[in-house]
Amino acid sequence: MTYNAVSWLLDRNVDEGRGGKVAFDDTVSQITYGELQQQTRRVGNMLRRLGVRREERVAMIMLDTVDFPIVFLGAIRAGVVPVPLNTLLTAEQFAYILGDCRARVLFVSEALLPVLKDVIPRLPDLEHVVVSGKDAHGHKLLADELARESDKFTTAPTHPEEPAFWLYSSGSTGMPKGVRHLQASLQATADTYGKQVLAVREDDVCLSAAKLFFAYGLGNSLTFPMSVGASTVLNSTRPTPALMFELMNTYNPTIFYGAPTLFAAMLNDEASKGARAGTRLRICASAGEALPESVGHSWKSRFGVDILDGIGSTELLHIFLSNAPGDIKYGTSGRPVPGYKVRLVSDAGDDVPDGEVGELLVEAPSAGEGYWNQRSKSKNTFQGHWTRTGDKYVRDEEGRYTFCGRADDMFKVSGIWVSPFEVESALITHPAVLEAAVVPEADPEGLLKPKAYVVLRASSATDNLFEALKEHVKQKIGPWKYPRWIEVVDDLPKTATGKIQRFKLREH
Ligand code: 3SK
Repeated sequence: MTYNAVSWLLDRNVDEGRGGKVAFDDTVSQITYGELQQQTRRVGNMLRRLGVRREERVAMIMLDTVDFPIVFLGAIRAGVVPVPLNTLLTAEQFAYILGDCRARVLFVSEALLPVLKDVIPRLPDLEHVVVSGKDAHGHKLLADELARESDKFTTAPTHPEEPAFWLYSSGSTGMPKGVRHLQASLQATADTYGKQVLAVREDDVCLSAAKLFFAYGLGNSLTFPMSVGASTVLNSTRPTPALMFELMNTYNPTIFYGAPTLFAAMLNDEASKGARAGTRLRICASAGEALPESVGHSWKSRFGVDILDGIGSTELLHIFLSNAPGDIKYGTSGRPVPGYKVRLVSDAGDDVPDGEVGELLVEAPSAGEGYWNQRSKSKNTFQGHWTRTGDKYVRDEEGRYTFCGRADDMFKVSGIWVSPFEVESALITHPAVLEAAVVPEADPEGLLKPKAYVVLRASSATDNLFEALKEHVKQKIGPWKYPRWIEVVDDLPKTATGKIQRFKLREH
């Protein structure tokens, strides 16, 4: 059996009469489904001309413009494996990943070339650099390369279980690992979370703060809308609260995807007080880290629209536990997305009963097939049918799951387990605290106690604040869990997908 994801995501829309419909609008250019089909065929021809063969990798360090889907889908159409990278990495991180994936071609947005200047000559496998923008700076210009090509191309007869693209998982520790995702996996996320949770429809307009290079953003802005012939607004710049409100009011999206920090910042942004979220918004989605209950309620009461909090991972491609329209309990990650099975297991690997904390394992139709060149890490994460998430959860008697922290972040105080997440959740219910991260720190006797890093809300009073915060936590979750030390910071270290990198704070 042959299956190419691009035939399903893109050609089907043209075959079903949506060729003239706008698929992507990046606020500067628009591209219809029909134009995208032609451009992706040109990419296929260009890759052949450059000597790139099936299964070889091409890297993408590209901003969210219409060129991203052109290159990503064009490569998959040709059976070539695109590897989109986080555009915010440092030169050394780019060098590591580009070397690790051995990309033959690098597609890069013109604005990102300066950071790669000294990296490009150091990469022995890299043969061509293709620039998306106006000036090639001595490399090849994407627009010129595509203009040379025919829009006739025979889509590669790929297998549904053949690697189609890779995404690098930053995880909360260690070097990034390349997750190999399969041709059938995009459709698997669309058939499950896209159809059965979001109920995405042809008349939807999607806007995602998460960029296309994240697994979360890729589903939000590309897979789900394309699976039903809907339209997406792309934004190539930093998703500030003010910009998000502006895009919402200009493009009137029906689905908005964000992350907890952004939802909280949008609610708190002084400059956007009174701003509206457009007139057609029907649902919002959140992932990356658990959405604080208070943020969900405040958003709903201000905008009249629910946020569906869920959790996904780069390894599983998209969200596998989620709240759903009409079935929302803020403060929880909801229930398994239809099509996914989950288990909570003890350290010994036994299933734990309701009410007890266990590590979350997921059986997923969209799981990656492993990490590139990382046999032992692959064996630890991808265990047959089950994928280990490294997240600790508890299930209530109604079958809803509540996040308790990362397996490797838990620590014991006076012999009792403390979840940093629980202390953080207590801290942010205090009106002065916008965000918090908690890590273990040794006291003078060498015994571990919680230490908190907090980001304060603008204009919070700081008199006796630390004492007030300690008392607040004691009252909320128990006297031994309160942070013995508190430090105010401007922001918290986070992964690309918004998860707090507590290990960076532990290294302080
Ligand atoms: O972090 C998440 O929750 C997430 C969600 C969807 C896809 C990927 C990720 C990492």
